[in-house]
Amino acid sequence: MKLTHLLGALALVGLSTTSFAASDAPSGYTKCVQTGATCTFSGTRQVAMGKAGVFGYGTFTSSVACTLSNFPSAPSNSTWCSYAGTTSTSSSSSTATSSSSSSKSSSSSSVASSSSSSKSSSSSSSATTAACKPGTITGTVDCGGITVGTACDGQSESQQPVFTLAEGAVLKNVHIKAGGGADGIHCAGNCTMENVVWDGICEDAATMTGGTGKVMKIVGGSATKADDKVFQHNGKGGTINISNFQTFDRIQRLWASCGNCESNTGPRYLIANNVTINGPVVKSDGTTAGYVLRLNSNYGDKATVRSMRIKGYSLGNPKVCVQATGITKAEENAGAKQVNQGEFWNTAYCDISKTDVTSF
Ligand code: ADA
Ligand code: CA
Ligand code: CA
Repeated sequence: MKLTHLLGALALVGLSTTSFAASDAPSGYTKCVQTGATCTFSGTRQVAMGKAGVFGYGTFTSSVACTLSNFPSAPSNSTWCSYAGTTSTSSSSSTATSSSSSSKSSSSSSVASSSSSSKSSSSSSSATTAACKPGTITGTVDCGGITVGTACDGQSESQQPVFTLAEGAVLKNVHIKAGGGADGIHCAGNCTMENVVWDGICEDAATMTGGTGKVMKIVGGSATKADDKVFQHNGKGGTINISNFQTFDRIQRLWASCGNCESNTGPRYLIANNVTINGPVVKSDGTTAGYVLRLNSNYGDKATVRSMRIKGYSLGNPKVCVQATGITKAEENAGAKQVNQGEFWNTAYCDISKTDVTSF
């Protein structure tokens, strides 16, 4: 107890001097309690749970227990909860805490709806929420926790994305509606998806279409149930960087390099840190094995994976990094097929050791 007080005092000192920057609370947030305790505050605020610069967010009124069940997209090794000064994030908006005592406020467009469950949806009335609607996202858009979606036509490849992130776009704190996920989120260049929660994936969750040198970053967040892939990598020469992300329910694959894109060859890069897979890696029949990721080694793809946790994992089940021999469209038209070469560890393409994957 004394120790706790001491730590709290140290944390306050740290905050006030900003010497603990990039630490366990987002910038502009006030540290509240460590995990397990209840954080209390006035009004409705955005609350973050996390550690070392990575957070899951929710919007709550008056108090919230600092637990993973209240912050499902927070990293599992989270240490602190902290709160923002207003209902929306750091930006200037001092929207005089519009705290309705009812926790939910509704959204601004017909396609958006309040988020469900124990998390109250944001009651933020900020301008950024108005920009949080299907279509092209430019700049930084903080959706404040609302749910957005369009429609879902199963595995149809001709569906439009819900959002397209333009070069430099940052999309934060949004749920993609189950049954409304279409072709997910497309990323046309450098982009960031922060604390994006796919309540249900439709065709796929997000696709990198950006090319050489571009990075699609996924920070925090989670995705539930993929009949096919979670992340699809089409653009050539770019990177998908996933950190502190989780999947729930079954997924067939976490990430796939292009199988037969129009302009195939490569390379394509994946970096994945602290990804947790909470359900089986299987096809939509629920039993046929899927695999966590597949790349085309003949095109120089590379996956760098650290700290991956897979529920019920045992070596080979599921296969984690599968190297394949990819084909071009012309070769496909001539009858060729992409051929899996099997699961690999510590190669120039599969930069991952057996100790990088743990079971829980
Ligand atoms: C399938 C298809 C790819 C690409 C991908 C996608 O994997 O084989 O060429 O279209 O879907 O973008 O969803
Ligand atoms: Ca697809
Ligand atoms: Ca797709």
